[in-house]
Amino acid sequence: MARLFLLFILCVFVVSLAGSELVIDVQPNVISPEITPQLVINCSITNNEVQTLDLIKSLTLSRYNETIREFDELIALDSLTLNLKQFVRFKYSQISFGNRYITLILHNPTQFDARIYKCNATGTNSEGANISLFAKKAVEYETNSTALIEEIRRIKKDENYCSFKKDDLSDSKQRSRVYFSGSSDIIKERIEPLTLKCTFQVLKTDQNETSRLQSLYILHGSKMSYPPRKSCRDVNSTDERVVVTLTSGLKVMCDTKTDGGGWIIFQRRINGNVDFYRGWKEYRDGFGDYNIGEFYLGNENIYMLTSTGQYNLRIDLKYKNKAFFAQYSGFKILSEKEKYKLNIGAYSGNSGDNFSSHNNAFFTTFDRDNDEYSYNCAVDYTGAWWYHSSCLNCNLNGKWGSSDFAKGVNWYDLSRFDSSVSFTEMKIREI
Ligand SMILES: [Ca+2]
Repeated sequence: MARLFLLFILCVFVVSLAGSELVIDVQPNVISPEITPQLVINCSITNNEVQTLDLIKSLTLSRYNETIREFDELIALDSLTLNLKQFVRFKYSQISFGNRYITLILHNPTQFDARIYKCNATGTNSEGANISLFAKKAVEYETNSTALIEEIRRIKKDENYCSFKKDDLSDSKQRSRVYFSGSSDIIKERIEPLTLKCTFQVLKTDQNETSRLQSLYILHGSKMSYPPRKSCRDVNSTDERVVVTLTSGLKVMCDTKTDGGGWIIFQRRINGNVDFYRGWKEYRDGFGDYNIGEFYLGNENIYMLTSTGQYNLRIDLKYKNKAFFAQYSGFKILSEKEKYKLNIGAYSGNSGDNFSSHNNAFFTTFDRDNDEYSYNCAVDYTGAWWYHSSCLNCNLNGKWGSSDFAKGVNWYDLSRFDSSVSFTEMKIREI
């Protein structure tokens, strides 16, 4: 009997050890703009009987920063004193914690929050040796504008949207009246579309109580579509730079000021915080961050825009704190099949014309050599560009701040090949 009991204890012990681990959980693991109300990141140690960690000293939650290619610490918890340090302030967030867990809730998460999150636990084992455990989880981002537009249409068509399907209601509830209360707030006028909060309430006839059954965030279509935002020309703002979602679903930064505004910025470098030495796929799809202020909209997007309308190109530059510009009448790039070939018209401006020589060149990246030069210009001059047969007269996707020969952010007439300009914006406007 005693032996059986011992076996039982042993079994329980083994089972509890097997179930002990450091877990990071994200809910949901795919977020969509305006639809996902919150992102919950939970980092916890699941069992008291942690085998490797006899004594837990700290729990840290961090997330991957693509720019510096490292994890930024968000929150660190001293598990012994429950002293919590927060390194990043979030606009709308909640944190809860205990000796064995940290939970971070981000409300209205954005694309910026779609990262890899890491949880790290430190402590000692039963022999007193230091132990560190970690677990990671990725949060993806999905822009599903088609689904959103469909949803808006459905809601507009069906005024009874906020009533339940009969199947959803039990007999007693069927006799109840279903109320709809909606509220809409302008998040940021002309930048964010309206968000409508739709709350279902069931008022029971026999009892005088209401119960909230469901709430949902959806886009409110009406204000968004007047006027339709096909390009930055349709955007009015007192801010010089605004980020808007066009009716096509593409999120862009507009220059609303320069020469009357209306420009879609497709390339922007202001601080060197985003690495522009990237391959074909990233230049095709776009990269960077509107919050950081540096980005490339992506050749596919530039192609889509410039193949459906007529655009001018403007390039704004700063060199030694002085502003310069180059403007080209007519601008488009061809499709990926045609290697995003450059097509620009006549120059005007005060920066000197260092781009016309690139006209009709294909786009080249370090992993896709489409230039007529004997080597790969992108590799030799640390950029990605419409390099010509002798590579370049300008290199605006070159290495930030570099003074190495033709490797920097060069615009020959300003910086020559041995220094870099300190600001670039390439932008297009519908004619
Ligand atoms: Ca070549």
